[in-house]
This record gives sequence, structure tokens and C-alpha cells, in this order.
Amino acid sequence: MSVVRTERHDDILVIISDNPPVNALSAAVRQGLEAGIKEGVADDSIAAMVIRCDGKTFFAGADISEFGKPMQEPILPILVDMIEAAGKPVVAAVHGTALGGGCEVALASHYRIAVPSAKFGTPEVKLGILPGAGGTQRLPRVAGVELALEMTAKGTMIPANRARDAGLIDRLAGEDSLEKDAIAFAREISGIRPVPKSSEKPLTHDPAVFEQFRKANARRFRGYEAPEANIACVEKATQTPYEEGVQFERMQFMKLIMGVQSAAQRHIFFAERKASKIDDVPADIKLRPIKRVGVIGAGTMGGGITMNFLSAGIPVTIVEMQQEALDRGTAIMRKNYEATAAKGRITAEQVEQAMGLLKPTLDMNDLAECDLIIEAVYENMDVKKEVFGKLDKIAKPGAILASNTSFLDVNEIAASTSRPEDVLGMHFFSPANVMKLLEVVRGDKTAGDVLATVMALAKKIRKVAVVAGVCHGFIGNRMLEPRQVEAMKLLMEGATPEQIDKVHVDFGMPMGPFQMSDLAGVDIGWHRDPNRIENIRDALCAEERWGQKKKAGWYDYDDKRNPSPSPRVAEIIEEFRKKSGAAQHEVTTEEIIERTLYPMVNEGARILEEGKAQRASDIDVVWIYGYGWPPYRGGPMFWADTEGLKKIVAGLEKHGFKISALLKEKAEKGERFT
Ligand code: T1G
Repeated sequence: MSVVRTERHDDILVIISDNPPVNALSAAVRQGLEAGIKEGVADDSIAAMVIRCDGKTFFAGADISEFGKPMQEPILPILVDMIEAAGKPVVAAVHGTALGGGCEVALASHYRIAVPSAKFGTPEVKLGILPGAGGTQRLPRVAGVELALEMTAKGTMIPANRARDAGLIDRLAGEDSLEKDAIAFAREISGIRPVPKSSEKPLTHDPAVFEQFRKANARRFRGYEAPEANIACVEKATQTPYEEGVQFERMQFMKLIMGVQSAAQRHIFFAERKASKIDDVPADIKLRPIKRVGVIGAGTMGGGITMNFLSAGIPVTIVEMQQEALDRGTAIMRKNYEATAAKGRITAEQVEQAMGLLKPTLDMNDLAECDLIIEAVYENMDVKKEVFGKLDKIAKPGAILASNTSFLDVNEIAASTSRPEDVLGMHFFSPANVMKLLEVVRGDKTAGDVLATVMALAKKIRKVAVVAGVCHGFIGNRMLEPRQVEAMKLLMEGATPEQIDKVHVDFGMPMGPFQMSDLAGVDIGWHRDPNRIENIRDALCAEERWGQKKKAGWYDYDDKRNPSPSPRVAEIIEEFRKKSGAAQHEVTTEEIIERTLYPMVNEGARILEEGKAQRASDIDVVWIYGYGWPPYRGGPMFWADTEGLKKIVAGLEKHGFKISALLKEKAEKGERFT
């Protein structure tokens, strides 16, 4: 059955695509559109055509699952040029999100009408590519160079009203009368000649615009190939006619799509969506309704966690033991919302709406009305077990009880209740209202519907959730540990903190191990006894070098928190080097990579062996969204595949690591993790 049909409305032919879930421009859709346009052109009684989509959205882009396979005719660049060359007007009628190739079909159409809730974007750059069907050439001609740069090189999506103001669409339709309004609009313009063509609109070249854009975004684009290619294509559009510019675009597209970065970013696109699926729980399992959430603790984590639900319109009862702590936590949430409003990202009434859903209390019994209760109390097992013991008596039957612990044993916490099947971990990353990653820790007894409910809820609060098994540090922090251990050993053997951090930043991480420690707090997990100095970290903490918050940690900081290497830290390292008796040697970049990143892959393999992650791509999602691993490298496991598992094993052997059996087996068989 064709996924595209045509319907006549007197002299207007409506071409309709019905390819759920997002009307991706698959081969069948492209063939159907081609046939529809041909039908309309050949029929003299047709005055104009409308292209629209059934379902939740206009075309959301090329069918990404077709990439890497032979492309069937007509390819999208040919199809869009055919739409524009049709001798009679074609109107694109947009709802949902016209993205990538979808936006390009709209641009090649002669007119564009959209419902107010529609959005437009060319997010190909997030897949490591660029709009390869004329988008980089038509978009600047229709919407202007600045907006085209924003949309192509940054992947910014814009609402319909901004699209109309920019000239990207001609008219807004009624939210519930898109087809009717589009047909009327098509009839209204059907006699206008010449038929307007986006590719023929003139453009002037102003080099300053491009240089300013490049400079303003240099940090954001660091390490990526696709943004510059998008900028170069848009610039080409201002310097050459469409026919020449589109050839340049095609060349740039082919170079990117064959490259490792695009493969990595497409891997992450699908990995993020795969992570939400639980292999051994039916996708249609009945979920538990979550109408009200309870949070215990109004500190940094409790407050951040709470904001996620308030922002999603879910009421929260937040409990503290002292009124002063409760007031402070509430005030900080309000301050955070007001700061966001000051940047114009939300309105003042949205601030009030969110805060209006918050119910602060000192009485834990108020949690009895909650469907999900998350504790964010002090990271100590005894404290957690005491809290869950109390919750067991207070929470209503069927309430889900979650711990925000970052590494403690969720099974042990569950055992302190009479309902372990209702208990799991929800490990948010700090700042909890900002970081997208949520590790959902599945206890041995966690019920399937409890897990599925929390995974679905994660999507609602705009988190990227990954199921983790119970082990020390779950997935992310468990892989962080060997990296930190090796980084400290490298210090003893002659490396400096800034050298090790630079290798990681050059690799594409937002910061290295020591910069991260200074940001999080060198004193996290410290025994707090300044007289007990057993390692370098103790020595730093004893001198209150607790990191950025003290303007001194592994680095010294000025008032603007700019870091500089610390002579005092160098002295402390030297003292411990002497004490350790470790042989000093010239530490190279290659050795730092082999001793800090390869062991992470090794630990990831062990996590898979032990079944603490459902799939290797889940591990990649954890590191991209929890620690800022560069998306253009696809995550630790994808990166290991691109390095070659044989090379990883050889590197680990060279430095005497015990190698995971799964990693060794895959390397020997020439297999990949992803
Ligand atoms: N191709 C194939 N499958 C897609 C898809 C696409 N473009 N977009 C989404 N899916 C699948 C997705 O994997 C998931 O599958 C399901 O649809 C629902 O997606 C030449 C080359 C549209 C905003 O980058 O941003 O055009 O997991 O869970 O949250 O210039 O999907 O259910 O099996 O994300 O409602 C450019 C990518 C392509 C848009 C909807 N387009 N998609 O979000 O649902 S390249 C994009 C999205 C291109 C041309 C170039 C989002 C969405 P499953 P979902 P959602």
C-alpha cells in the first residue's frame, strides 16, 4: 500500500504522505511524492498542488535508517528540484516539525503555510552532516543568511511565527484547519506567474557576517567538522548561482556522510532512543500513574530534582527536617527559575506556575499522597536505610520509592522495606535540573512496571534515561574510577595535572580529570581530618585546596575562576613522588590515552559481561549525556570500535591491565561493541 495518496479538491490536488511515526522521507515516500507531482503537472484541470502529511508531523527529514545503504530513486536532491520545477504552484502545508529534508521539501515548494504550533529546522548538523537537498542554498535565500546560519550550523529549530516573520513561510493556518486553509491559499495564488522559486532569490555576500558567526561559535564548534561545512555552503550560496552552490553542497554532504563523525553522531541518535527500551519488559506494560512526586531533601540535589518535575507540570511535595533548610531550598528553586526567565527562556507566569506546584513541608507523613518518592539525603547507607524504613510505613501501597544514590547498593536499600519490588535508583547528575542523563538503577526485585513507569516519566521530564544494574558506581561513575586511579598514578610517574587535562580536552572532553575534580569539589568524599594525610588529595584538602569554590584546588583560580597551574600543588606532587619511589619517565599523550581512556572501555566491557547495562550503546549514551564525551566520537564503546578493539587490547596489555574476557573475545573475533 503506497504511503502517499492524492485527493482532488476541484482544481487543487492534495498530495498526502502517511508514513508513521514521523513521515521520514523514505524511498516509498519519495516515489509517492514524485508520482503525485507528476499527476498534478500532467492534469490541465489542476491549478495548483498542496503537499501535506497525516499523523503527528510534516516530514521530519530523510529516513536516517536508509543512510549507509544504496539510495533508491528518486534521491531527495532530485525530488526537491522537481517540485520547484513543476510548472504550477506547489504549496507545502506544515504541522508538527518540518525538519531536515522536510524543511527542504517545503523550501522547494513555491509557497509555505503552517499551523501556529509548527516548527522548522535543519538539524542535520547534529547528525554530523548538512541539509543535502538544496537546503543550504534555498534557506538563506528565503529566510536570510543569519537565520540560515543559526538553523544549519547550530541546528536551531524555530517556531512558525518566527518562520513567518523571517519569510520562511507565507501564511499561518488555523491550528485545526490546515488542509482547508492550504487549499484556499493554493486557489488564491494559483494564477500568479511566474511561480516563485526559492533558488532564484538573490543574495549578497558579506564576509563579515560569516567571520563574526565563526568567531562567536568557535568554542561550541570545537572538534566538529559539520558546522564549518554548513557555514561554507551557506557562504557559497551568497557567492554563486544555485546550480553551482548546490554542487558544492553535494560534495560537502558526501564528504561528511562518509566520515567517522557523522557515523558517530547517527549512532548516538539511535542509541539515545534505544536506551529507553527495556529488553525484558513488554513495551505495552501498564504503567503506574504518577500524579504527585515526593522529594526528601531540599539541598542542591533535592532542589534540582524537584525542578525537573515542576517544569513538566507535575506537583511536588518536598520534605526537609529544618524550616531554614526548606526555605533556603525553595528560595534557590525560585531564583533559578527567575534567572531563566531573565534570559527570556520562560515567562514570569511560567515561574509562578512551576512554583505553584511546589508543596514544602517538614512533615514526612505528607508524602503519603505521593505516587513516586525520591530521597536525596546524605550519601550514607545507614541514613538511606533509616529513611526507607520510615517511607515503608508512610507511602501508600503502589507508590514507587527511589533513591538518588550515586553508587550505594540499591538492593540493600530495598531490603530495608517490605516492598523491594517498588524500589529502584534514580541517579540524577548534578546540577540535576540541567544535566540530561538519568541512570535508572534496577534492583534485583524491582518490578517491570515500576521500571517502565520511571523510564517513561524520564522522557516526560526531558531526561535521557539509561537502565543500570546494581554495582559500585552503576555505569558512569564505575567507568570514571579507573580513569581517576590511572590519572593519579601518572602524576607519580612524572605527568602534571595540566598535561593530563589537556590530553582529555584536546580529545574533546569538556574538561580533564583534575579540572573536573576542582569543579565538583576536591573534598567530596574526603574524611575531613586535616591531620590524616595519606595521599595527594588529603594533602590538598588539608590546606583547604577544595577546588574552584575555594579558588584553589589542583589549580589556582583568579576572581573569574580562570585556572592556572599551582606551584604549591607541584611541590605537593613532588613530595609524594619521592615518597612513592615511583620511577619517573617522560609521559606521552599516547600513554595518557592508553592508561586513562582504554581502561574505561575495559570497565565498560565488564559492565556488559555482568549484565549491568543492557547494551554497549547505552554506555555511550551515559558518557555523552552524563560527562560530555564528544558526540562526534560516539561514546567510549563506539570510539573503541573505531580505534579497533585489537589496538585497545594491545594498549591495555602494554600497561599490564587485566583485560575483560568479553573485550578480548571481541578483539580476537574482529567484532565490534556497537
Ligand atoms: N529517520 C528515521 N527514523 C526517524 C527519524 C528520521 N529522520 N526521526 C525519528 N525517527 C524515528 C526514531 O528513531 C524513533 O524510532 C521514532 O521515529 C520516534 O522518534 C537530505 C540528510 C522528529 C523531533 O534529524 O528530531 O533530512 O525508537 O522518539 O521525541 O537534508 O525524532 O520509535 O523505533 O525522536 O516525538 C534530519 C530527527 C534527517 C530529525 C520527533 N532530520 N528526528 O521526536 O520521537 S537527515 C532529523 C527528531 C536529512 C536531508 C538530510 C525527532 C522528532 P523508534 P522520537 P519524538
